[in-house]
Amino acid sequence: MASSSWEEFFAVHLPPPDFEDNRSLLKEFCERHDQYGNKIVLVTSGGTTVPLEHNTVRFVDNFSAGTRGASSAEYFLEQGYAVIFMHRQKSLEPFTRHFTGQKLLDMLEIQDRGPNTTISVKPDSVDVLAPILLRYKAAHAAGAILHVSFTTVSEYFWLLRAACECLANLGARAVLYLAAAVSDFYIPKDRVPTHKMQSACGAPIIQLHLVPKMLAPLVNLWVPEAYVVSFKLETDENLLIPKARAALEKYKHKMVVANLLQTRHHRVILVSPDISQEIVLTREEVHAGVDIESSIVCEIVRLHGCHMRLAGEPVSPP
Ligand code: PAZ
Repeated sequence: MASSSWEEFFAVHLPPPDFEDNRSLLKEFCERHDQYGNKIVLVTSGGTTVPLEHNTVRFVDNFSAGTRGASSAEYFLEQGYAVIFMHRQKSLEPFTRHFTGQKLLDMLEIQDRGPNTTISVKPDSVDVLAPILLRYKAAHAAGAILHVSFTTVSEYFWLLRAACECLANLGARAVLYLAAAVSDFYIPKDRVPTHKMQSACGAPIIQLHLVPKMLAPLVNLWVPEAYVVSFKLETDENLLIPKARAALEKYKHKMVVANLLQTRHHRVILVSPDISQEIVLTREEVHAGVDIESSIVCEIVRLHGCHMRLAGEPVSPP
């Protein structure tokens, strides 16, 4: 399988149509928070697609729902970070993730009185909705969260690089929390047909190419002073820690959060150059709806504090 360099990837794949708008939003957000000496975390979330046609009817997708990213963004806000939430369009988002499906409508009641119709929250739902709504309103009123979205792997890379370019000025105050499930394979632009593939032409033979590893330029060139956390997903336990360690060795970033597909919402291992630390939720915690991201983020915030101290940055309490 052929692989191209990251420079080649950006040369061949043009930026998405809304790229300049997103770049301006990222720039404004980073400059505003930099001015106040705030910490910013870039949380990437959800899976990327690989289109099989330019006028895309079909695409290769990824399982990720964005649970990890959406939930982590809330805990970073709670810890006083400004959050760039870079997510797959239509994947889970902070705060609204609590009300998927019919949940929100089920919490409301309606008095149908024609033009004087009123809608209110059912008394027994106020305790559920109020704390989340308060945190949502506070985060938005403070301008503490910016949402930018991607769909394809190429859109993801353009946004990732733009976000890094804006975060570079923050030096050690920036955290990259790369939880998105990014495709390892893609079809180069010039091999993708323009129109919908036709079954009359027979079964298509699709050759996937290796996506260039963006972690290398990200760590070395784009945000060399930032605290970079990548994620490693495997399905085979035997590969998990060796591959997480190999990634740390290769890219020299700060941490790999290792998880298995089957157990990812109640067990992770935080692998850093010196230690491995397992976080496991008990059965009771899972039943009580505890988010494992609360503990992951807590530990990363602690280690990021050490990183900032080493870099000579003042560390403000959350
Ligand atoms: O989005 P989700 O909560 O369903 O899953 C989270 C995850 C498994 C995508 C994330 O924890 C992760 O491991 N991301 C990196 C995946 C990768 O190895 O590319």
